[in-house]
Amino acid sequence: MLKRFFYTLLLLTTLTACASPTPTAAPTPKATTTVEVTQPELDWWRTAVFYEIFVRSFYDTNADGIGDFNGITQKLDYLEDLGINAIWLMPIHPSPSYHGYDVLDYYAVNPEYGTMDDFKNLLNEARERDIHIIIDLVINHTSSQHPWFLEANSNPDSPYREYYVWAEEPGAGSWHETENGYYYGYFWEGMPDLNYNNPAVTGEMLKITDYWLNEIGIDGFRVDAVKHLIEVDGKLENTPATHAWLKDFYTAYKAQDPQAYTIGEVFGAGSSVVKIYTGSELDHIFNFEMSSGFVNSTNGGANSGIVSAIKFAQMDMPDFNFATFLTNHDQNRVMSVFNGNMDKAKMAAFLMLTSPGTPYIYYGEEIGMQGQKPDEDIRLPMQWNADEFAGFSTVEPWRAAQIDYTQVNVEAQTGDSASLLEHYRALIHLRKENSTLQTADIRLLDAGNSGIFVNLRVDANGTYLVLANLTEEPISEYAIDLNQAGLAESFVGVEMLFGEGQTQVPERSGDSFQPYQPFESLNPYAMYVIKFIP
Ligand SMILES: [Ca+2]
Ligand SMILES: [Ca+2]
Repeated sequence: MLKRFFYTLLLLTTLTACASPTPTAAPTPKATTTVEVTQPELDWWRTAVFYEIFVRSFYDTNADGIGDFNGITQKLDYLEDLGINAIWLMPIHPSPSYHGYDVLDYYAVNPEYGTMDDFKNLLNEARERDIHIIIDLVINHTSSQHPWFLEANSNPDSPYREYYVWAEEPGAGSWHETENGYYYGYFWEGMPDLNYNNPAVTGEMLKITDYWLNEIGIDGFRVDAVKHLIEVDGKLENTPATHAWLKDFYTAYKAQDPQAYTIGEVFGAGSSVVKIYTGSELDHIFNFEMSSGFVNSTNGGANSGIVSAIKFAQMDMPDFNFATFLTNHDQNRVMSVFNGNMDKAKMAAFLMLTSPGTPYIYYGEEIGMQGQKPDEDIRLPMQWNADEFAGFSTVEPWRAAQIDYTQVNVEAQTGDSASLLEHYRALIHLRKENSTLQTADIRLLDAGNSGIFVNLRVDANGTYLVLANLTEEPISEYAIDLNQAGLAESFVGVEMLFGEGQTQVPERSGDSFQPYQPFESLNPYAMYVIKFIP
């Protein structure tokens, strides 16, 4: 399509080489300790539980109907109690749009959300609570009102001209006409794509990452639309040039801050694609295959979706070093996918929070907020209580909250052990207190019934049985085959970590376990985590 796509990245390499990259990924073993089990220290994001926030909709503290940084600061106690220990803020920069994915100034914060001092205060208060904060980094494109683009568009001789992608004639894909030729903007005309074949653009982006990591002190970035960075010859996604650019980017930002974390959005990626980007290009990728597995197995009452997602992961990403989620800000809210079915919402949360992979919870998911597209309606004000405007603001919000807020809200669910909020809280704390649930190996088991999902999580810290009845009917026809798990030891006790009831130890005769039926009948949507004591 365009010859300039074949530029080499030599200049970029030179640029990043000056930054004396520090090797970072190598885990350092803990010094001798009195604890029996010693493990290599994991990067902080491997054991985190993230919470995605749309700032505009979280909490308004200055009565303008728009959520703000101070609002998040005021709600940090809520988030800490919930148990999350990392936050992803959707775009916080000045922008002409309500969502912020078209940036006007990468060095400033959106004045509607507060001042830079407000933002720094949020960072400090979060740090006090051991909560990490990452922000959206929108690098594929700027706003068409960004000063770079205004200059590039009005003056073809400007050095900013080559910050973007131009052609005399519209080619394949999304080209937009101006007085001085056509520019490429994959998503829409208001978002002109940056030209990463131009080392100057790469230099600008690294200045921006350095500013946020080292001047401001954030912990990393969620990198937007990462598969679209560099188009080559009409190929618009996942090009070798994009991968090459990301490899240099990885070296550069790790040199700026060895503890910095990036997670890339590769929309729709399953484990085989996640694998290509992870480790040498970005720290994490969202695994959409796992997400569909959690949601579809729950919705359909059959284990095939989650079982195949896990099998794909075992093949391509056996350490499950990726991020998981149920739905995000680009998808209908998961409670709407489940038509308001509380049992299903609880089941999906259980599947995600007992599986390996770093979970991301979308704000409001934990109380069962609903929302279906258009996009504005999946990003509505958080429902804090039954007061007017859902307790989000004292004035009419930027967009009205869902009408169910009088029943569905944080205040109503807090302390109610049957609520979705307390279910999330219990599962998050269970995960944090049992590192096996975070990062251990997962071994799928067969129970002879497609309505049952059962696996063992096994590492040096313990052996945990995760068991769920995905259906709305009781199941008594089942038996778990523990022999598939390759367990060497016998067990003398069980500890019920999640779920009601008492159960017995799996019996072993000789080399093999008897078929295991921890409960005669599994109630509809029953969920258990049982620790086996050797
Ligand atoms: Ca406000
Ligand atoms: Ca692009």
